[in-house]
Amino acid sequence: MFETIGYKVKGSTAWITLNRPDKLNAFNNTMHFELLKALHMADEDSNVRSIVLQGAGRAFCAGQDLGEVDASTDYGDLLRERYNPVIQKMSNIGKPVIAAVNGTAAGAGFSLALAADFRLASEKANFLNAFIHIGLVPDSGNTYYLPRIVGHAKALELMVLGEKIQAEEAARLGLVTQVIQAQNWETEVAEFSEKLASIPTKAFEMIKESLAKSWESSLEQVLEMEAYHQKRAGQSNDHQEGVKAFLEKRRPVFTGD
Ligand code: T3D
Repeated sequence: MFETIGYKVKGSTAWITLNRPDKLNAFNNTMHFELLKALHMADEDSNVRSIVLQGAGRAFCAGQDLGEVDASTDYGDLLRERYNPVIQKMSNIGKPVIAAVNGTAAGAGFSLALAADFRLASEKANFLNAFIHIGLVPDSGNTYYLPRIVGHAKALELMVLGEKIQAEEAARLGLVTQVIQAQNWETEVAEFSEKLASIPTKAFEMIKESLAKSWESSLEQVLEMEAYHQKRAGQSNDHQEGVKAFLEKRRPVFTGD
């Protein structure tokens, strides 16, 4: 179906694999286009309730394919036309997006992981804000997400010094939810994803939207937004099921309705 992307649905999870392992899954034009298409497919498939983004081979993604740019490339246009639509799509999907960082995440590959809702790291993973080493500035949402995740001072340090962070350090900084041993990688990523797939999907969507907006909102606006979302959540089947299950002393079965 795709040339540079693997796509499969297993259980309630869509698995999207960046698949240019010889180039450490660096982005070329085809991969931008195909990744965006795969994200749309997962979003539109009602059987999918969680999305895992991973890399083939030993890397997650090494950012822009540096063999495909030259002095005539307009990086502003490249970002607006290729990278930014992917990052915006990830922020708009109302289903959990998990970056399963199996190896190096560098440059825009690091940004891609930051734009996910959750990051899991293999013990072999590392994160590198590589832009500074080639005289560029962080892009693809990096300057938006990184300070929100690790704080201003650490974000500046990572952007300017461009040092590689190993998985355990990434966990200490709050960059990743969990570090997973290599031998348990696939099983534990799948378990994490299916756990997220079983939560009330509409509530997740509203939490994601509220958190994103809260940074730019006043307390008054946040209180109103909470009331608006809570009214909608209160009308969902998942809420009815949650209360019923509590009273019946059993585990709830959420369907996402
Ligand atoms: O429009 C715009 O361009 C602006 C947008 C920019 C967004 C960006 O992402 S800018 C940042 C681009 N990325 C980088 O600068 C990272 C470059 N790569 C590296 O620094 C290193 O490869 C890594 C630290 C990621 C990994 O190092 P290592 O030692 O594990 O692997 P390696 O030997 O360097 O790489 C293995 C192969 O992948 C190698 O090819 P070869 O020699 O085996 O044929 C290498 O050339 C290739 N590769 C790695 N990264 C890229 C790449 N090829 C093309 N583009 C890459 N980004």
